[in-house]
Amino acid sequence: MKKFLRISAALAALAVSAISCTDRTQVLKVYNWSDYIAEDVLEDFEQWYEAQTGEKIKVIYQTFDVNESMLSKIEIGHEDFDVVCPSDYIIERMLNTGDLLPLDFAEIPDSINYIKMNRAPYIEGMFRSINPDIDANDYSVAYMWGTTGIIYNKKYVTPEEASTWNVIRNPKFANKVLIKDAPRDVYAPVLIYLKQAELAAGNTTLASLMRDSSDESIAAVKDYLLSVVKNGVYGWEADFGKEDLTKDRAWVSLNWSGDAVWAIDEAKNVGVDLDYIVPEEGSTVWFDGWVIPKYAKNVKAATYFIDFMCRPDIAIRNMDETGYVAANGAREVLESQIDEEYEPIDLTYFFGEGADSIRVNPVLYPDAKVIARCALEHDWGQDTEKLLTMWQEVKGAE
Ligand code: SPD
Repeated sequence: MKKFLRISAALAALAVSAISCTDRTQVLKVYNWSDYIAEDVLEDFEQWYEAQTGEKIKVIYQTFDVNESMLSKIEIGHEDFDVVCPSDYIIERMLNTGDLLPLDFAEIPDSINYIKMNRAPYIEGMFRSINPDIDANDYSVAYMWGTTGIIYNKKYVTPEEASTWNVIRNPKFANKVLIKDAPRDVYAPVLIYLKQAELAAGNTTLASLMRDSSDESIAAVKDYLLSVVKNGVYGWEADFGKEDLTKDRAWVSLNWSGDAVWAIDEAKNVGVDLDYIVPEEGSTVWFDGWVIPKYAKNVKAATYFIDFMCRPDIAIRNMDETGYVAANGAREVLESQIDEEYEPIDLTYFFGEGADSIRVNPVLYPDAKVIARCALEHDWGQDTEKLLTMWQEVKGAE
């Protein structure tokens, strides 16, 4: 895997001013997570777009680290990004607030309609469940997906220790723990951990915990996180944590599966042995999808861009670069990942019948048994503010 290229804010700003005199139809403003694309595909898109439409396009690419900061730029700042990549529960919120344009791929010829060709039924189903009233598939196309779990250094941490969320406050790993700076993605596993007895007794479900924004639950998660802080954390990270793991500075990380794939791979090169586990108590399965916000100024290029991201060879390049797994049902994508070094796993839920023993990296494609103990996060509406306040208080308590 190559090292990531980062476009600095300064460079992005320069690029924006350089094209400010250009016709806006020749500019596509993409707002994506950092470390989440093979950046050379952006240039390829410019060429492909011109070949398909006869029109020139310049991509202005900007990145964010956290869903919530991206959202406020659009919701409050009304910034005119043409295509952005929020997570499932943010897509739900943008649907609820009417901030998204419906997608229309009618103009794209069938021969290059990669969305139509490669939609995975599993992803379509999960997107349908985002919002019971509005089908998210009409407003969003999934880009990458994965789970939330624990990355751990096998030299210091056993699989048993890592198989519970409580590893983040295990005194053995004090000051060696990294926590993703993503409030919802930390709140959910901690709440699952705290409610494990009720889950086991059948008095609650993972799905209902994903909607639990009650004061009691927020307070319980806050108390728990304060005890984690007291035990000692190495840091709260958005993207730099991968390096702390590969350099042996941190041993445990509450993180996303794609960061795990990247870190495990990089660590191997320097003799550090990392692994990833989705704790037994349960976790989240998440999806990030391309959407076109209502303030977009170049809907046509945004539509083509989303389609281009679904082209199997482009999806594979993005996967190889980032460590994340494309939400792409193309056989070609699956085949690019098959490797005899892995034990066979059941992927029928994603690739259909016949995919019941596929040798792929189980961190990328979780086995059906892992998926069965994961749930999708949901939007909390106005209650989100309570969580963000709690989050600042916990981080400030260090
Ligand atoms: N480095 C980019 C990582 C993006 C992962 N998104 C996960 C979102 C989970 N809610």
